[in-house]
Amino acid sequence: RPIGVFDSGIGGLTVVKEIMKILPEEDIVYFGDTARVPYGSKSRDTIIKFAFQDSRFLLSKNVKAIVVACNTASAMSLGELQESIEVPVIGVIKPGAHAAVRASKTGRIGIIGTEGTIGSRAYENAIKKLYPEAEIIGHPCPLFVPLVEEGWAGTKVSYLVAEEYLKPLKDVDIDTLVMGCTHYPLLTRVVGDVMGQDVTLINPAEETALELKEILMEKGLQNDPENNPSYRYYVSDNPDKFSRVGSNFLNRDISNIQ
Ligand code: DGN
Repeated sequence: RPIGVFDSGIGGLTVVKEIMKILPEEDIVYFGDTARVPYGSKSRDTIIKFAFQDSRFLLSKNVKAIVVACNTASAMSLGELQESIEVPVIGVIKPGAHAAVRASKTGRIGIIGTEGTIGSRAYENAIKKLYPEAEIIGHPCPLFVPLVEEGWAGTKVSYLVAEEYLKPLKDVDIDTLVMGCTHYPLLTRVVGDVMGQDVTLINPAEETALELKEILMEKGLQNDPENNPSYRYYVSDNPDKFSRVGSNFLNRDISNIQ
């Protein structure tokens, strides 16, 4: 049985990329809700409704676990999903928080993400559980998503936008910054250049894939290591854009879109 991954659109492919790396024998079914993206600016009730619909779609493809690749959906709906869905459901927030706590020496940790993710304080709460004295500074960067989708990561415009958004985080001397949105790993160089070498950037996608591996092992759900994996992609709208922009996220061509 495959692993199901869903996201509000294209961005979750950064999580798929890490799962492919860390669990190369696993089959993956991806659902990108491209008709209803962005989730980042929508209310909690709406996100919970969408997340259940996305999960049920994946369950109809007989998945053995669900990864909520979208930070916004993880922040707003993970508890509800875990309570009522019959397969393991893994979000990106807790793994991201773990990685940040491991990396930070001073306890001054920055979080960037959508307005929904930052407003939910989900990363802050998850980090504080592990590291109560940590000082968390969250900052929404909504323009990063369209910038990346436009293919402008690394351009002058992306540096200007990053300088502006990251100013408040630079002023408070953080030593760790969580890239709390699916699209941000594509801006790693830009954010790294703007923040400087002393700040460790955390990509929650990597840690999420590791947590998924652990859960599969614990529950005896892993595939045979010899399995030649299959990857299937479903979107709710605009498969052409998904294929064009998505191959940039995944660093490989995307076929098999339905
Ligand atoms: N996938 C969303 C997230 O990680 O928060 C970003 C895209 C969006 O819905 N705005």
